[in-house]
Amino acid sequence: MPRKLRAAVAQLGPIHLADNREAVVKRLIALLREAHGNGARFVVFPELALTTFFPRWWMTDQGEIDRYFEREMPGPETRPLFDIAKELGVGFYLGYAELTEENGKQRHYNTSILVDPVGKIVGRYRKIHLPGHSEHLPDAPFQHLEKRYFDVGNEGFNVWRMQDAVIGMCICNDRRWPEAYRVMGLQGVEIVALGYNTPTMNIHHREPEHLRMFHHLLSLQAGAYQNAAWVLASAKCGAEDGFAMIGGSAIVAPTGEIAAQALTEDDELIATTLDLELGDYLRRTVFNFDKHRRTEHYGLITGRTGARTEV
Ligand code: CDV
Repeated sequence: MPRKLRAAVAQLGPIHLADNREAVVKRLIALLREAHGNGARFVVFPELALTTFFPRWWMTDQGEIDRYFEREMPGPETRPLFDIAKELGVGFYLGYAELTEENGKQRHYNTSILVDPVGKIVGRYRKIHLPGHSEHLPDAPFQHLEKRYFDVGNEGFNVWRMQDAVIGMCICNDRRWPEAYRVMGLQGVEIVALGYNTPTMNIHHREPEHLRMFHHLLSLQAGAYQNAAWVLASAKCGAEDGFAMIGGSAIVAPTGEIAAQALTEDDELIATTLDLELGDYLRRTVFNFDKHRRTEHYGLITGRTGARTEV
């Protein structure tokens, strides 16, 4: 019996500063119901899916910043999503800002969770590759303050067995780093779930706008193929209070081909039946890690962080 999982990516259109969590959760539930109607048993929601992409705003009052974070999951506003997912028997990935306490200190993480079809959290990932800056950039059209508002994730890149598949998670900027996929690939990942918020404009360097979509898809397709895994990528997109973010939510096959892609910059569901054995031939042949990897030549990958030319 081939292992198959019908899965969906639930892209979200803009969430504005004025939108509240109850309204957002209603949108998530509508997408979840649509996914279920479509036969999907696993749904991927975006990064920071409960609020606007708040790192674009400069804030100095910690109380104001903390309003974008969840102190419990599920909490009162998110509980209905868990309840309905359980009722429908659908598992999901959800990104949100996590406020927690570790060793008596408050910690802020850009987090995603994996929730099984009976509504239980089975996995958690805290974003490792935090992009942007921590200081105020007064001349930039908007900020990208992930380095200010979040701590670097402290739990690594892991995988979990759920719905008869090996599922890993990462978040947005992580998708641009081959190391993220490879660490999961070495744990036999079959599905990489990820959410993202990618501003259409690069505030650090003027580049043609089309490159944003090109680099997004290039990263997903390379990560999928080189690790023989499905990649399910879900955007929050469109103009949030006038600040544009790319759409392009996609389901990429282990061959690197795009199996489905969102067409709008709004709430939109795309779904595909994932053949979980499609990547097996790649794992047996060109990407047979056991046979072909040469770790004795990879020391610099973990031994050195920045590039340094010594010749
Ligand atoms: N939310 C993100 O991590 N955004 C980043 C930046 C670089 C735009 C991204 O990789 O899309």
